[in-house]
Amino acid sequence: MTNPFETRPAIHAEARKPARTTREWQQMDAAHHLHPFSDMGALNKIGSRVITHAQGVYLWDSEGNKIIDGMAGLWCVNVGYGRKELADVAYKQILELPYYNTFFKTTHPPVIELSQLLSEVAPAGFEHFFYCNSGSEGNDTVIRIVHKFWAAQGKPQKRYFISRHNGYHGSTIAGASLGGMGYMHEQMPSQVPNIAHINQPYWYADGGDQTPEQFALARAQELEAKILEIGADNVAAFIGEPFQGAGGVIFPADTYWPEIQRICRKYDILLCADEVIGGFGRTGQWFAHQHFGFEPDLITMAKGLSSGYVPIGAVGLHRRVADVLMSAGDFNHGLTYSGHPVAAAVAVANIRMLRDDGIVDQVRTDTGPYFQNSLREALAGSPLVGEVHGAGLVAGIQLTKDKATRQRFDDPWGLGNQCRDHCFRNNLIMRATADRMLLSPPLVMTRGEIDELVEKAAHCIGLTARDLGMA
Ligand code: PXG
Repeated sequence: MTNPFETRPAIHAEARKPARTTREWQQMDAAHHLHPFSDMGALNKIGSRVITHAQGVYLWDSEGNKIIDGMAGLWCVNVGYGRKELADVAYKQILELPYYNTFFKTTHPPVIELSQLLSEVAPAGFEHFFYCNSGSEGNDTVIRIVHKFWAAQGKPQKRYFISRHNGYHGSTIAGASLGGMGYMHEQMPSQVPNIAHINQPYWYADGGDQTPEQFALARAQELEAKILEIGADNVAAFIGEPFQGAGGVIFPADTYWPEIQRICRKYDILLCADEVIGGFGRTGQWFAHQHFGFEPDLITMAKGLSSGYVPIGAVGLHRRVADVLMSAGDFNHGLTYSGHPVAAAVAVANIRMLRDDGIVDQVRTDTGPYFQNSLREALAGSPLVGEVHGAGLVAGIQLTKDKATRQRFDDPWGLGNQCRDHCFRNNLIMRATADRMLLSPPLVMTRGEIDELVEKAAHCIGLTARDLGMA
């Protein structure tokens, strides 16, 4: 595939003289803007980085720095930045029909086209889709659908969800209740009830002397123990990210998902795959559960669905679930912007690009394996790197004090932040989750750009090792 950006004029920082100085932006931002997941007191003392524009896999800040985006924004800009086709589609749709709702016996062409297209790229059996604006709302919707599904079959007492510690399912009250991030739960006195958590399949930290396969199997079997504890008649669904994204790009060993699926089927429990990060080509498959080879009943989608150009989320329902819902009367759930025409039109153009320009295929057959090999090769000699997990264009890099014993540093978050600070200074976006460094670049990244990304990531990890006196 040719690089889709080569044919376009490059946008240079000088071409877009910022209206204000960095200092002015920062002062206004500090005065009026509350950032998500931030300590505003601390942030306002140093000032935020101001990103002014982007093209392909690069961002520019208000100081004119060119930054390689190893995170595709926040795991979402799958087709890369600056896609004029998507801007044109949005522009046209805004003029034609900027908004109409999908309540009250009404629909519109963009949401119809999107549903048809999703049924083509989704796995067999997924033919129906419900729309929302984000991944969090998608998971709220999953809860609503699952409750309706069991109630319609005369089993309303089946209402427990089981999810995992260190899973991430969003930041609405329901999303965060499903999620297993302790630091979010601490600030959430009122959680959604009937949610239980089991341990995550994080072998590096918790695997002890077991092989990754033995450990993953044991962690999957915790689901069975939890179901028996709650009573299968009370358990509605299990939800998990095929690989944990925000939790550290943790890829469970091959034994994990088949066992989870076996247990769900045995006890008649719905299996929900949160594909907000894994969906739309991230692992080289359309959906990450296809990489692991399991078959969910519900799929949560967002992020790559529109490559982040406009907010949109969706829930895909397997026929097994859709058939029940379709003959169960009113489903009392919806959002003003469910199936928003502009978002839907952009999502259609985005999915066509991922499919028809061969972007997902390229990740599976070429750039994905190239990235995984290059990264492992570049980091093999680092005393600080314990393991690299990933597939396609997503990777988690485990930092360790001692490779032989898998010993972790006393302050994993401090360590990750230290490495991230080096990335910041070296114009690389690489995310830290405690002592795991994460990469999830745009899916259009070329081999040459991958070389640059890997080289910079290895350099910044090397600088961190040097700080620690390891290299
Ligand atoms: N599920 C998963 C698996 C996610 O990764 C959500 C749901 C929620 O989506 P919305 O669109 O409501 O944010 C997510 C979001 C991070 C980070 O720091 C990750 C996410 C969001 C914000 C930060 O890695 N993922």
